[in-house]
Amino acid sequence: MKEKLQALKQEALEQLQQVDSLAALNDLRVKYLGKKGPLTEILRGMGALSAEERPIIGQVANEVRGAIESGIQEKQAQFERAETEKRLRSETIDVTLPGRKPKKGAVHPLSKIVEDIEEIFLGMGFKIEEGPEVEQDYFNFEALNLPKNHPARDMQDSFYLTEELLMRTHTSPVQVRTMERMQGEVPVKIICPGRVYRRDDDDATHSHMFTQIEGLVIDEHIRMSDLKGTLLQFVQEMFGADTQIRMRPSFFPFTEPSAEVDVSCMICRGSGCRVCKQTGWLEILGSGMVHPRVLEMSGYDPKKYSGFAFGMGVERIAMLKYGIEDIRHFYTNDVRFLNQFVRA
Ligand code: 2U9
Repeated sequence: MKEKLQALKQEALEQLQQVDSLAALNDLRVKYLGKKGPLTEILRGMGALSAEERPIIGQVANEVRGAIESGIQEKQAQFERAETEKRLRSETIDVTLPGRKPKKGAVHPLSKIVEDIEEIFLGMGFKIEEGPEVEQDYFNFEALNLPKNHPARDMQDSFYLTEELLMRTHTSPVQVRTMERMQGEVPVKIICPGRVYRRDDDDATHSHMFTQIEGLVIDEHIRMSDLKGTLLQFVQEMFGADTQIRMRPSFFPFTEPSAEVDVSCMICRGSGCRVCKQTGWLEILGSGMVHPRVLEMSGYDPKKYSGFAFGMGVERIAMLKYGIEDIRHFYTNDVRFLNQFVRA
């Protein structure tokens, strides 16, 4: 019996040498170790052995089974290693090849300018406030000293949705909402960026929708010189340290006194060019001291508090700064236009 087992081991290990595929290895496993294999048969016949022989033969049989099993395992590991190496060779990546550059997106030029302006005012201690584009007549007009029959309401024809709701014509209602929320607390020191809507016919310099940034400061003892200093700081950070401003009297229902603010031309630095029509100055801001009635309506005692406000059109600033001749370029999103503002 012992010899039979040894011969079986010998035979199995020899055949194992010949095996050249995983399938053949599996066949061999079934042939020698399977339920119908010779080893199982021998073990089944062990009942006929004497009590002395049985453990000895049992031990040999186990040894033979162990030797065949580990031979098969070894062979299987060899096949798997070869398979892995083959796959690695076929999937090799040449890491020295130049990569494909992903196409980069970019911030829209208008968003970029809004962010630049926000950054400057944040640096001066302003907070940013936003509000709804669909606005109530009260916040858009009434609270800004523009009652129902006021002629200025015709000046800026508006998109009304219902009798009481319209697309906001400026971002001023955001300031009104902020004042109401602050319930007379000071300081108020905010800028309000956002889209506004007016019933204009679109052309190279007009759009029914555009972007505004307005600012409002309320505290005790706020004076016109605070307004002028703030705007001078703003334009010098925005257009260069040598930029100058000049103020001309104007009229807005929500400010008194009111002033248009001109900036020395950032293209020719004041010497006169096509952009500033040889004047050396560009009109880019409106401003003024907050009208006492506007303060009062939103909960600030005009005897105790004063404030200044200003407003600017962002597209106009971007057009002047970059020499863009048609406001519609900002909204048609022609990539040939947008790509000019992608920075490397
Ligand atoms: C409150 C009080 C006062 C905001 C102001 C202007 C002057 C102004 C224009 C600039 C170009 C609009 O985009 S534009 O057409 N804006 O001239 N805006 S003062 O005054 C306010 C706002 C809110 C409570």
